Amino acid sequence: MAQPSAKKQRTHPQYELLYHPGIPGRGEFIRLAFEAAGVPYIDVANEQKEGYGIVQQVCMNKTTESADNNPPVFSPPALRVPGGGKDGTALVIGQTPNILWYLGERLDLVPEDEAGKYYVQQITLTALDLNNEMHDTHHPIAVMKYYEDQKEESLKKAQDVRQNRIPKFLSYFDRTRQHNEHHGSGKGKYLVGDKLTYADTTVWQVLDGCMFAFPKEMAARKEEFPQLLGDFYEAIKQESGIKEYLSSKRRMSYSMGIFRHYPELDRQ
Ligand SMILES: N[C@@H](CCC(=O)N[C@@H](CS)C(=O)NCC(=O)O)C(=O)O
Repeated sequence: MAQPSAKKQRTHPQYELLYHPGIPGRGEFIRLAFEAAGVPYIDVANEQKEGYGIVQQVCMNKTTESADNNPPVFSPPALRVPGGGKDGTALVIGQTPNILWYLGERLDLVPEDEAGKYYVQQITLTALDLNNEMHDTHHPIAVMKYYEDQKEESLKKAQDVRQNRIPKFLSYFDRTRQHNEHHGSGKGKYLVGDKLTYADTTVWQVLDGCMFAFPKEMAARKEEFPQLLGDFYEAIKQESGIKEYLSSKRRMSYSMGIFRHYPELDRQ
């Protein structure tokens, strides 16, 4: 990851992100949080020889334990925190929003007040709902079957997501932005409070993925939501840590993960 300050290196454990190699996927929400905070982490499957073996062993092992006496996790991503568990053992946490909740205060990516923390989580969970719906546009019937085997249903699902669901989510994110502009301290730049939170990075990532998957649809929607898809989207890209990350090799291209570009599923 980016060069962290010596202080941050000293004050944090060596966080380990356990995720599939080679795709941004749901691991990206965790990467963006670390990168925005400038806190070091190891992306185990991408950085360590035999790293994916470790990910599979911890997250996909079908036993009653993930690692270090921690309970099983359902699937990647997971976060392993050496020394974070009971009696100095490692802690293993699964589920993307749960990992972000754990990291929020530690990475200084949430407001101080309790209501603000729940609000950040509320927006994040909503963005991850859209993430799931985007996945279902190319896999509406069966996760384990090929897109080509469910293409007919994908066309119908994608049409509904584009016509009904995307505008509903965009309206919600834009209203959170406006709420902070009018009643908070975000000045239209952030969704909650006056500094970057993981709600901003998570919504940004989902918007970016939607733009990759459905470029025509999102270009048309930009006319309806110019501030969200223009100013907000561009401003987050310029945030310290994020800007360096996006131009680094650590930022992986979209390919066969959650956000896929099948032109026939986009607005025609
Ligand atoms: N709700 C979970 C979903 C996790 C998930 O679906 N992970 C994918 C990769 S992004 C996976 O490996 N799934 C395997 C499976 O569900 O069988 C989260 O947000 O962490």
